[in-house]
Amino acid sequence: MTEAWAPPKGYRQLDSTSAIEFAHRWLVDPREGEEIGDGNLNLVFRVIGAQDASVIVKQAIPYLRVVGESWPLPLDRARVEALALTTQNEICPGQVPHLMHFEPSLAALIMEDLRDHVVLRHGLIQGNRYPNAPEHLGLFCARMLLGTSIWKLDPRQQRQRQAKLVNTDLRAITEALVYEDPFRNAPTNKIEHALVEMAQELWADEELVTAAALLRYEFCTRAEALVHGDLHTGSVMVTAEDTRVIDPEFAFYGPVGFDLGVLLANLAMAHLAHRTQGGADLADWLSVAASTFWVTFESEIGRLWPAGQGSKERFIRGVLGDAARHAGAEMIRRTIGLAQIADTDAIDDEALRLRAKLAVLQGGRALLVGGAAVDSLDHLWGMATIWSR
Ligand code: SR1
Ligand code: MG
Repeated sequence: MTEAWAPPKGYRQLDSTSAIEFAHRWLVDPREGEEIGDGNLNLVFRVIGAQDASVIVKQAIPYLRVVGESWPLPLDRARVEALALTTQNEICPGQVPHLMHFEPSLAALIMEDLRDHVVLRHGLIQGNRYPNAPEHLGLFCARMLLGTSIWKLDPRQQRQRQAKLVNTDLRAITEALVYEDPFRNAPTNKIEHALVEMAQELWADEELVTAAALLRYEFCTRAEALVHGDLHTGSVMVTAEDTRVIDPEFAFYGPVGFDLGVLLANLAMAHLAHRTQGGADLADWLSVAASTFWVTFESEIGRLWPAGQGSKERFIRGVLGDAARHAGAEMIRRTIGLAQIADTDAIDDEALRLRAKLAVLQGGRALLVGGAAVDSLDHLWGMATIWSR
């Protein structure tokens, strides 16, 4: 953040009581409020009303929740989330939460409560499978990433949309936490003692550091489509039947391969965590899930591709190579960067945890350096899971 910034007039941080008052227009007899957020950035309340109906109130606060007031963060992310959710609801109805209201003065959204759903990352860690999720996510990505690109929109119209979703401050977080800090000895990094040597090797690896810098350049400059911007398994909520993508506050017009790579990386890290701990069945299911996700993505792109344009195969091949490299950066940053993941971090047995993290770092390196050459999902998955071969 470069300029002095202050919250809008009238802004106040909600608590479980004021969240109930705020929700009263969207819920009959709201009476119970509870803060349920466990994310890095915002406050999230569940407000319950008559007949046990409920809504979610999500409010941006003027600093990074996970770090504290020492890391100020403007509230514009709430507007970005509302705008991105609106577009997602138009293109992918039923695949994201329904947005009921956005209140700019409070930087707060009121939306559908997905109470029957669980966060995909938590479900996978518990060893559960979600048979429909890979296909649903493939459809979501294809529809959003093609539907907001110039393959479907007039370029002028797309540029007008881009102008409303610049999302300067949250992009700066990704630029730093995904493409810069994990590739140098930065104070934000969190590195287990036993991994320090490996981290130092990565920082001294010129090929890797250069690949990260080039990918950062692409992340900053390639405005291809409206990307979710943070499409990891913690941004997906599931039941046995249903799949919803949540939390698009990092959304902006960026590289299509970013969302695909982040999701594939998180499936690969879940796979490696289970395989390390002897969970071969779930690890195998995750391999099939990644493949189903990609096959669905490819076939939906084919179905939606504009008639008369013969470049679909080259587009998909390019996007796959980009996804592979973004996946590599995501795997490395989730292991030695600031924001780590429970899949590997919460493995109690130290030897197994280190083995899983080393496997992730090896896969991440292979993808970031060599990902441009991948020519199939199997090829990408083989690199991501190079440790187990
Ligand atoms: C400090 S914010 C850390 C991470 O949380 C979000 O979910 C994004 O992944 C971001 O990089
Ligand atoms: Mg989030």
